[in-house]
Formats: sequence, C-alpha cells, structure tokens
Amino acid sequence: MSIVCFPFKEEDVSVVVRNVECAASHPRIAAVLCVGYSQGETWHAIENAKPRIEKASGKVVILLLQKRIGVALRGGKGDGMNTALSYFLEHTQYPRLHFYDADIVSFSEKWISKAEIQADLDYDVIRHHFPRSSTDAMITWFVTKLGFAMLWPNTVLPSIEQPLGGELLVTRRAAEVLLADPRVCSQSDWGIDTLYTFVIAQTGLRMAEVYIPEGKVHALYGGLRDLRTMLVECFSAIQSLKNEVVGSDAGGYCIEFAKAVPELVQQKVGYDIEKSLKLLRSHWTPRQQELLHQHFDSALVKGLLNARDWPCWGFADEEAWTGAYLKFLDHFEKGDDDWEELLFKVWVARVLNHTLRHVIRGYDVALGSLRDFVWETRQRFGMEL
Ligand code: GDX
Repeated sequence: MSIVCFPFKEEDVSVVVRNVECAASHPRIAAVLCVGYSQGETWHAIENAKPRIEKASGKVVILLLQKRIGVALRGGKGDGMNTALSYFLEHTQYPRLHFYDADIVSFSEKWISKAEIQADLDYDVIRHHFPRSSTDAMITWFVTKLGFAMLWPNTVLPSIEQPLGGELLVTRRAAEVLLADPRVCSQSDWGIDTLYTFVIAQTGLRMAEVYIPEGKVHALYGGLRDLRTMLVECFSAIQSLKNEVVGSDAGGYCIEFAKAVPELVQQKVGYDIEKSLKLLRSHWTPRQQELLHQHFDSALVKGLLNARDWPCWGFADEEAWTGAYLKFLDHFEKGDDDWEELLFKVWVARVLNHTLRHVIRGYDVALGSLRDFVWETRQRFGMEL
C-alpha cells in the first residue's frame, strides 16, 4: 500500500485536515506523511487531528519538519518534497509515494485512485492534469512550457500538460532516480517541480498524465506580484539546465484526454488585473534601464519604458517574449534584484498582453493561443537544431 505526502506551510487548516483524513481513508493508502515548513498553526492542527484520524482509518499519520537538503538556494517546497522522498526511500514497506498540495479544496479519493490504477500499468511516474482558467498557469505556459519548447523541442518535455503540477505519484524506482540526482537535491525552492519533470524525462522514466475533470480549486492569487518569487525560481531552474541534453526517445509517455472544461473554470480570472497593471510602473531603477538598453531589442525597451508612464502591453507579444526569453537565458542573474525585477516586468507585460489580446476573445481562443505558441516554438526551434 502507498503513502501520501502533503507538503505544507500555512494553509486553511480545515482544508488540510480534511485532505489528510480523505487520503488516510483510501483503501490503497497505508500512511499519510505531512511535511511542514515550520511548527505553526497548520502543524498544530494536524497534530491535534492525528489521533482521531488514525483511530478512524487505522492508518498512520506522520508529521515531519522539512530538512535542509539543498544548501545553496532558499529552503522552500523543494526541501519539503525532497524530505518526503528521502523518508520514502528509508521506509521500504511503501511501493509508491503520492504528492498533493495541501490546500486543494476539490481534493478527493479519486485523485489517488486514478493515479494508482495508472501506476498498475507499470508507469514510474503519474502526474495529474486538470482544466485551468485561461489566466491561470502563466508561469507554466510562458516560462516552463515555452522554455522546454525552445531548449528541447524534440523531446517529451514540451508535451507535458502540467509540468509544474505539485500532484504526482512516484514509484520507488523513480524516487531512487530523483534523489540520487544532485541537481534535484540542491533545488530546495519552487524550482523543484521543474527539476522533477526534467529529470524524469532525461532519465527516460515511464510517465503518464491522468485527468481530473473537476479541476484544482485552491487558494487564489491576488496581483501577479504574489508570483514573483515563484517566477524567478522557476525561470532560474530552467536556466540552470539550459546546456543539458535530453534524448528524443522518452521512456514512454501517455496522457488521458481532457474533457469539456466546466463553466466555472472557463469564467474564472486567475489574478487581479487592475492591481497587476500598476506593476509596470513601480520599482524602476536607473540600472534596470541600463540593462534593458544593453541587452534587449529596441521595441521591447521602448514598450517597457512607455509602460512606466501609462499601462501598455501591446509590445509584449509572443515574438517579443521569445526574444527576451533568450536574452534572459544568457544574462539573467538570480539574486540580482534589478535582473529579477526586469524578468518580472517583462513577464507581467506578457501576461497582460495575453489577457487583453486573447482572453477577452473567449476561453477557447485564449487556450488556443497558448497551445499554438508552444507548438510553433517547438517547430521553430526544432528546425534550428
Ligand atoms: N513543506 C513545505 N515547505 N511546503 C510548502 C512550502 C515550503 O516551503 N511552500 C509551499 N508549500 C506547500 C503549500 O502549503 C501547499 O500545500 C503546496 O506546497 C503548494 O503551495 P502553494 O502556495 O499553494 O502553491 P501554488 O501557488 O498553488 O502553486 C502550486 O501549484 C503550482 C501549479 O500547479 O502550477 C505548487 O505546487 C507549485 O509548485 C506548482 O507549480
């Protein structure tokens, strides 16, 4: 029987406890491992609920503080997930480990069952994919999927529907491969999902994506600034891999077809547009302007500098983003606040451009534009290889 891990920081405690309860009651699950960032309110809520859940389910609930496994980067979700991998490898009675974000309101037994059944077909890794709003997953689309399409166009990487999803199952074999990789162990921050996905593809593990039609309902973002750290860490993870080689003969990959997208998901706006419009005007420094002039295309520079005075986004189309992305791959310096702010601003402009050019024309047009962008980028960069 398998083990489920919920990495957690501070979340709505009733949602977390309900999810732990739900996982513990699943017939395929023997234990639930909760890996906390710290011993805060969420930790204590799980600790209090533990005896009741264990008694009702007859399963074990384990509470663990995350270890500092990667030392060079910020200690974050990566350390949490790697702490769980390491626990799993030491406790050989469980053949499979599931990961789920602790804050998923729509979490149910089905998430576990679908992954378990697919794993029975001898896959090493099962990922979950689900319908998302056309303004959600803006890091996934513009940073991860696009980066994969530019750098490894002829591999499975750009085909993976949700490469940053925190919901996945790994077998013992996959966990061994992941934890033996020093790049994975050192990725202690938000870049961990990129690293897991990349290493799974590079090492040819067999991977499937199963579909959850209800979608992932979870805590929402405010303005795009809430995503700045995640953006920087996910981009930097791609940048750290840019010289890596991935074979085109993946170990095997299949994906369950998506279904009609629920109205609620289609209508959801993933971030606060009005708040985000102001982001292009703030936190400018003279050095950011110098870096812009030094490295970037003149149309992008002009557009971004105009946006200091009045919100504008027309300049940040797909081509401009691709050009800027290549420059960031070459020159971006993580930890340098001006570089981080420039990456953030150009990405904000791209997200606004997508929202106000495509999303306003309806869900299908918006999703189509994202898919076309990745597909055409694959073709273009595949041709140049
Ligand atoms: N142990 C631990 N340590 N848990 C953490 C930490 C940390 O430093 N930071 C966050 N978590 C937990 C958090 O409590 C939640 O259970 C889960 O990790 C996800 O965090 P959340 O803040 O809800 O992330 P968000 O913004 O929803 O992003 C998630 O979904 C993205 C996606 O699907 O696109 C997260 O799993 C991303 O890694 C993923 O890319």
